[in-house]
Amino acid sequence: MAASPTTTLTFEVLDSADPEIAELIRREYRRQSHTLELIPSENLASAAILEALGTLLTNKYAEGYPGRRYYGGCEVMDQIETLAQERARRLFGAAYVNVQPHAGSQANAAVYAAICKPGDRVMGMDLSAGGHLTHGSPANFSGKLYEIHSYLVDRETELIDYDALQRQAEEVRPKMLMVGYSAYPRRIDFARMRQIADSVEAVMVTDMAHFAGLVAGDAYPTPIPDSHVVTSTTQKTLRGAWGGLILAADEERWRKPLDSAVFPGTQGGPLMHAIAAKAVCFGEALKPEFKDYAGSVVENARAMAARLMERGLRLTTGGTDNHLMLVDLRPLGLKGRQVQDAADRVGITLNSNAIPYDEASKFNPSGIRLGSPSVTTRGMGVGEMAEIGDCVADLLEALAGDRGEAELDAIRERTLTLTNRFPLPYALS
Ligand code: DSN
Repeated sequence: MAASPTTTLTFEVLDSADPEIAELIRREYRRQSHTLELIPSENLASAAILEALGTLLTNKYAEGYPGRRYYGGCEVMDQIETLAQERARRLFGAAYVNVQPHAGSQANAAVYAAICKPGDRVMGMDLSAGGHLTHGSPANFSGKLYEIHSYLVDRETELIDYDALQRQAEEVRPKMLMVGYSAYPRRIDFARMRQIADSVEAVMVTDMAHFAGLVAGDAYPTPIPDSHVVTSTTQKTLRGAWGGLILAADEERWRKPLDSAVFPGTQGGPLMHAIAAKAVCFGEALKPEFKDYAGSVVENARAMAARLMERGLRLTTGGTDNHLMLVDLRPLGLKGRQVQDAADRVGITLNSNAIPYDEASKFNPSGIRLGSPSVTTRGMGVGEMAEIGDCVADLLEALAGDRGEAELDAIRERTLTLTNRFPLPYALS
């Protein structure tokens, strides 16, 4: 069934105060309205979250933590941050929580700082295998400050090879084992990861930024009890506004080092408007209907993957069991950038992405990454996922066959029909 917008967002002041920015926001609203958003790290924050974010809380400095601030006037800030912490604890079943990291990268920077000294050995999943920049890319602080030993996936199965990981950990003896991904379409065996970490006395840190919403909605295994520390973002499957988060099961061991690594270690004042928006996000995710959403995200991803494979496309690992999938473009003789640009042209937003053992340049890799979180928020179901899979497959066939504009126009009509049937959850007046 199609969703319909329930709320109208308005610009009571911005239109006259700054018409240029107001118009650009309107243009972006129109773009989001009329495109199928398949980038798996993106989602649609609710109108309530947007309202909390756009408030006068941004006027307040609140360095420190609830009850221990460096500034006066923080009574309300204390209540907001405490509420956000309590809700996050309840949502994820973690004793320790820090809601101040501005984003996922900042959460990871603080965790590295709390656990490692510069030069310490760290193992993380290579970017080319699906890891994140902050898991040790040489271009990132993580790769510059620490001695990184990246792990890959198995060349044949494209899955994490836990035995190989065990052997590598025994050789490297890392201080920290970073678990988690930005582009790996399967579940992780967190208990096995913890065994590996324990066997070499490493600290296990899981970055669940991509799948936090699936964990919150019981659609993916939780990393909390097996990991020493867990980091996350709030804007992906968790469907909040942009933000970071750190959790740990053992409050006594981790509160002091993690709190001080966030503030004053790597950040100044917290973004209190963002923390209020996180509290609203956690409140939404605690509602029973969020479980339905998380379950549908996984079901929808599976349906999209199934249709793409029925159409003869090769998905890495042969499918998905989370919210994302990677299509290998090599059999079609296509490259990621070309597909990403053509997809924009037909109203599908996706990103070019490396696939395991990709020999192409990382600026124009051999894959595309697709996901279901945003289209699921719009109310689409498995039937629409099959249609989206067909639109993507038709686009790839048209590009591979070097067919003309008319074919792309026809796909554009179909994506527009879907976005018109399933509007954003808010209108903009
Ligand atoms: N860059 C994000 C993604 O798209 O997966 C991860 O932070």
